[in-house]
Amino acid sequence: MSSANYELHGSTAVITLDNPPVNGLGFDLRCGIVAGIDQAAADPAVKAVVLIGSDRAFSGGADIREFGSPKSFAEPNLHSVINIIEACRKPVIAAIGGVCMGGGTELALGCHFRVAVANASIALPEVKLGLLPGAGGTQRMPRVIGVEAALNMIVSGNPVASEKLKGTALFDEFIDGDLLQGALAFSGKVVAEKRPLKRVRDIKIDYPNQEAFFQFSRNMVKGVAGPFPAPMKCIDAVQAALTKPFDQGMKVERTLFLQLMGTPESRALRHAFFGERTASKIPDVPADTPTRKIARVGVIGAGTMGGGITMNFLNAGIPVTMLEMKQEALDKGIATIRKNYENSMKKGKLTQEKLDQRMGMLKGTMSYDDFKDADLIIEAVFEEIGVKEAVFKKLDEVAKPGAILASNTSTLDVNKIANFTKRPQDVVGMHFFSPANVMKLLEVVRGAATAKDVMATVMQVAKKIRKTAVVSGVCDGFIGNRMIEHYGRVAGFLLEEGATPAQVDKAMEKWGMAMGPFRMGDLAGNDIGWAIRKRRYVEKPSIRYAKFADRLCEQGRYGQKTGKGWYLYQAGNRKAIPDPEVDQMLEDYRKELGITPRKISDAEIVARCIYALVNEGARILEDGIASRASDIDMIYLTGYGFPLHRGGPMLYADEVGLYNVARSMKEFAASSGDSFWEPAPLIVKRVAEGKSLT
Ligand code: T1G
Repeated sequence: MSSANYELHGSTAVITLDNPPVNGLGFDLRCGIVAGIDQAAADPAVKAVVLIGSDRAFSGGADIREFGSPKSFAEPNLHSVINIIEACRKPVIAAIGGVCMGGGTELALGCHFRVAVANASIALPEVKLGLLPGAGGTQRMPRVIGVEAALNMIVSGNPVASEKLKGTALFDEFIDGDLLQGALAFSGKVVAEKRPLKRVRDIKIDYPNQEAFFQFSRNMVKGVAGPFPAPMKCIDAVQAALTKPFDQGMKVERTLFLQLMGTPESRALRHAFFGERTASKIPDVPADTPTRKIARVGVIGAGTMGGGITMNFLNAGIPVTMLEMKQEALDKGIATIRKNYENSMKKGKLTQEKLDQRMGMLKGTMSYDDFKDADLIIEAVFEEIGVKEAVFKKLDEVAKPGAILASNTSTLDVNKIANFTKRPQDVVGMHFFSPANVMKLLEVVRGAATAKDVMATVMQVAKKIRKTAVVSGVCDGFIGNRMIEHYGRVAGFLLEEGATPAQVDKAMEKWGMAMGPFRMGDLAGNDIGWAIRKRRYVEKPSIRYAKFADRLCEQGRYGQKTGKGWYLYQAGNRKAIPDPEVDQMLEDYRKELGITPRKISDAEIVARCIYALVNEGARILEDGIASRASDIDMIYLTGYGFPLHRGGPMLYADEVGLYNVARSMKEFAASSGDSFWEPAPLIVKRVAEGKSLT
């Protein structure tokens, strides 16, 4: 049970916020604060109150775990808590250390005084959840740090170091040393000097020619806000602080906050916020599972993937030994890494010192013996089971006991790979997405024998190298690629029925995908999908594919790497140019099949492509390959260019309404005769129960 601890220090009552991990202002904590204020107010021995949090956090804001629950708005809600503090006749001092965010900042703004340590982090990040500060932040912050600084903080949602706000009315004093002792000393001064209680709401606010300033702000923000409504509403709320009396400004803020709370974009952002944090939790692996120390990493392969993987660890300050079979390939791989860092330095994103430090942690080798001290070894060699077998048998010989052996395979069976060793419990899949040093997604593939502490260790390492790690079971394509295969397959049938590659891509990109299926194929290489289809034709002949993509590959049209694929590419230019030759090939192909092309709407294109993801995603949940729908959404948001404002394929299905999605799937099944379109049993069950997927 979270609460606020109350303790007397002389004549000062200290209320300590105690709701780990970051003092989210949940219902119990709000009750605890009010109880403390009331107790202090009623005690004649108490002359002042100090509100303080932990070293880590004064408060991370409203308790987002209560969002959407009655507790979130239950009295005393945050407004009431702040009003009670502001109305208190004894001085209430906020002592700020660690993070002070959102509602936590608004709580501090309701206090009469605020003191802070220099490296506290102050933010009003609600815009990142598709909201705006909903407990007075848009009305009080401009009154203490000025309109421009406040607008910047609220529209960006980015934290500002407390020392950067020194000299503003936000802070009355900065504390060197122990925050509590400093706050108590300050409190003593306030009482001794009988300082009048300051209420931020009483501070007069003005901004010359505010109309023009806010118009300028709107013009600037409109260009970057994209599909998200919150940034523009933030501007409206802050402007109300200038144009209306405080209480009316608060009403404007409240109205806008509630409007945003109900938007699909905010639901998507909150879903993604939670999804990122939930993904790191593995249902049957306790949070306190001891992890293995990862001080040294080995990477096998210095190509695009191996080099990118290596950079992740160097960036996190973890030394890497990178192995290649040929000196030339090794030298090329190291040179590429150096070049990447030099490019970052040119852009001002890296200092020479950091570059030297990182390169200094990289050791190249052509001998497996150099892996003898490695705690984690990741192979990124050719995607062929025989090659993997040789590598893992060698690793089994040289790696120290307890070393984690990881495969970057994107399609092969991790259980098979694990069984090439005598230590399958130490083997795991770490599927990075290209470019590995850029893409946030990491699929952590759990083998049947993979030990729990190996899983816990890899999830911890993933956080250290700033990846969004999602656990996948072992199946063909794991989660992301198993779904994208049907997305591409369905797109192929759209071409058969009358659409062109450019029309499908445009429809999907207009809907929000970073790249349509055909541009994506040209980027990744159409030969990759071709190889998978050839395997599928043998392994799973029941799955139907349009044959046009094979024709394209038979002509060597692999995409950007061959100068043409679905589109044409000029040398050195990635711009996809529609190719009349492909359109003609398609026309001929349809004639051969006796298909009369029909006009296909963008809405149908989007529905068929996205619902294909949803249906296969539901099957992945049924198979236990993914443990939660939000994990699937995180994979699509961080690895496949799925639009953040739609929250992922599974959330999107819930936003459309699972009942409607299932009906569309049945229509597709009837019109195509493709059994794939029968709604997955999980979808049927959830619709029958009136439940959602997420
Ligand atoms: N409430 C409850 N739990 C929270 C939380 C919060 N506000 N913020 C984080 N957590 C949990 C998180 O789920 C994780 O839990 C743990 O803390 C560590 O988080 C009215 C309505 C605070 C900078 O948007 O930006 O106030 O997985 O891994 O990297 O205007 O979390 O360990 O069980 O991110 O050290 C506004 C969001 C809310 C802050 C810490 N506040 N949080 O970062 O750790 S809306 C936010 C963050 C609001 C008012 C409105 C970060 C952090 P677990 P973490 P971190």
